Amino acid sequence: MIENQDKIALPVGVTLDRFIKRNEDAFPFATGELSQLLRDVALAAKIVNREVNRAGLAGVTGLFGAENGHGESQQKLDVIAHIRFLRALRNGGEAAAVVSEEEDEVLVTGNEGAKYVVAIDPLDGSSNIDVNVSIGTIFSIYRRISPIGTPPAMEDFLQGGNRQVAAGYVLYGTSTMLVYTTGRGVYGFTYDASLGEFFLSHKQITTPGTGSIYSCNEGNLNDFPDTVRSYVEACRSRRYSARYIGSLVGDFHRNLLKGGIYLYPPTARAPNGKLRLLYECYPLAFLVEQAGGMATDGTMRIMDLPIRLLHQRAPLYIGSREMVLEVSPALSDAEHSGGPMLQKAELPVSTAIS
Ligand code: P6P
Repeated sequence: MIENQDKIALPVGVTLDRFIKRNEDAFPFATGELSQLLRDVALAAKIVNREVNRAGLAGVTGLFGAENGHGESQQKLDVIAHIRFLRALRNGGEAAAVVSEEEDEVLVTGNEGAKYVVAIDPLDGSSNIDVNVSIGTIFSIYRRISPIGTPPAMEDFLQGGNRQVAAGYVLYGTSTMLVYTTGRGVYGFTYDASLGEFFLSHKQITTPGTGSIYSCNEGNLNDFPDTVRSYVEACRSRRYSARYIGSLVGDFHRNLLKGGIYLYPPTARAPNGKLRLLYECYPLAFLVEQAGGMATDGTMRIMDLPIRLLHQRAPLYIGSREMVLEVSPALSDAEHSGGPMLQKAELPVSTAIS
């Protein structure tokens, strides 16, 4: 038996595929569809990672020359990422339909026998592409409520944050990471392009109960509600660090690991907030709660917010629990007065990978 094998040949670690398989084996009823769906997301992430990393060379930076359904100019890479994820989800066979920030309507994949639907922001923060700042993909997975074998329905996407069975993001940064949860903790995987694999690098991510980083666009300070403006001024008086890169996934990920709060309040330009409930707020709220943090719209848990429109916007305060509570006085009263806690709606007993 060769001695000291690990010293001679350092183990490469647990790949995403092996991690998913181990989780699937842990649940007798898992039948593999969600596992495959997560693999399809990871495949698209690898392809988008390649496109993002060579954007400057491949002439895919800059504007696409069209607008999405919300009148927002599309960057070329927004459209490329949208196409890549849609193709991976369609060809993977496990998603019956997709809602994307880049298309107004529900996109039916033709996989009517599939159990799941996916809501996605294919490339968030894309205005940063041309200046080489981190950008990200955010995704959210639901078990469909329309009968399997029939065409998917809008209602499959309007179940509310507590009905998510999985959620995650891809961060295309100094390294590319995929971070996700299926309701049993938050796990981070770092991409090794030389091997074409995501490797487990962050087990059971938990976010600090408080922090000294606040992330918001202080250019809108005069538009913020009084409670939020007072909170930002308190952060300044406490000499907290202002960190805001204009890329939600990048700001969220840093605050998740170090502790902090990200705030996107209502503003004059965005009276209901700028961020989308279905494919930005809900998935990040699921993740942050699984990591011990909190996400509100200032009055209630993001996960409890009812959704009526696919591209509905919501204010978002997300990160370390104590910081979010401080900027959500209605909740902090309930929290500290012993009053009726906001019912943490039962998360679906996620059969995790199924
Ligand atoms: P503003 C990017 O467009 C985004 O959706 C988030 O990634 C980012 O945090 C926010 O909007 C930036 O918005 O209004 O501060 O430029």
